[in-house]
Amino acid sequence: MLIRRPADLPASEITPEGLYLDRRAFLGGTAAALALAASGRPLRAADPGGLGPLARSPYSTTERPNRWEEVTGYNNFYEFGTGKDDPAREAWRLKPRPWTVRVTGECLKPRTFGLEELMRLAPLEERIYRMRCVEGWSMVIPWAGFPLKTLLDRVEPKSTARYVAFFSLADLQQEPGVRLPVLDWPYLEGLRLDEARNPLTLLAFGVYGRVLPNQSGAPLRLVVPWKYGFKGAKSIVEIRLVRDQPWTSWAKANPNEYGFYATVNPGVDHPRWSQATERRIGEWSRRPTLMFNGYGDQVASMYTGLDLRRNF
Ligand SMILES: Nc1nc2c(c(=O)[nH]1)N[C@H]1C(S)=C(S)[C@@H](COP(=O)(O)O)O[C@H]1N2
Ligand SMILES: [Mo]
Repeated sequence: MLIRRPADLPASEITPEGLYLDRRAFLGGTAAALALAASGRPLRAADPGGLGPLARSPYSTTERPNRWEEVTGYNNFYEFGTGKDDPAREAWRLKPRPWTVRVTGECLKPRTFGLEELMRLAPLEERIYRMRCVEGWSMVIPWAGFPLKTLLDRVEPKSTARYVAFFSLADLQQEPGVRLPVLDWPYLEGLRLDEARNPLTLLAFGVYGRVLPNQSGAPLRLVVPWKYGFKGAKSIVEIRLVRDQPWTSWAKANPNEYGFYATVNPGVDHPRWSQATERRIGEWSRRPTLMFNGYGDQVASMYTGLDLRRNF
């Protein structure tokens, strides 16, 4: 498989995940620098791709993250084609800087945020999450970001806001896949407001301690670890607080296969295949899929009274 890396990230700059894992133990202040020095790798003052020290999160899994090549070489990002290696090959066309995000709709203080300002709203945390795609594969990914709630609080949602809609970039100049009518563009995702405010819901700007490579959804994307991967809208340009449940791109494409909730539930089969097991990328045998992807302690209470078989 040919994996082209983002133009601003030469191969020599990529941290092998083994070294990364060692380094992670030291993250924080000068200890990170010491760890780097001890590893024999030069510490570059001007490393444009690095995010610097990241706060550690109690929400991280202790499972071993997938390799960088897996995380950035096996992607779903239909704006660049429907093949798993299309995004890695084509996403160099995306220009993630400069970038702005409009936060609009049912809120008292709607406004547009520049990317740099947005990234400074809160300290960036590392969150190592299990991710499960509706297609039956999974990965463990070390994201970097902060809870979406931080941003939502800034614009002060009105009591009329019940859902949040996320709009991805749709620009034919940068995204050749938008030519194809495989989805209703722009890519649209949605969450209920309480789901959007859940502490697990992450606005991610990085992965593996670096800014997101384009194919991962640069410069910012959503990460919702108890839901199927498609909830994680990439390259977001607008976040809109709304009264009614958004009619999301996947639900529009096929309402029988992709419900709004998209909660990981091994008891509800996809119409064309079982969801009872998953294949962790890099492994051969399948493993059982966990209810809420294993995050039930943090999220199950949001769904009491909601039939997740009917509301899949
Ligand atoms: N804009 C946009 N966001 C998207 C998609 C997409 O096609 N376009 N695919 C979704 C799907 S189906 C999955 S599984 C995840 C994949 O994220 P990853 O490639 O970073 O693993 O992104 C989601 N977000
Ligand atoms: Mo997916």
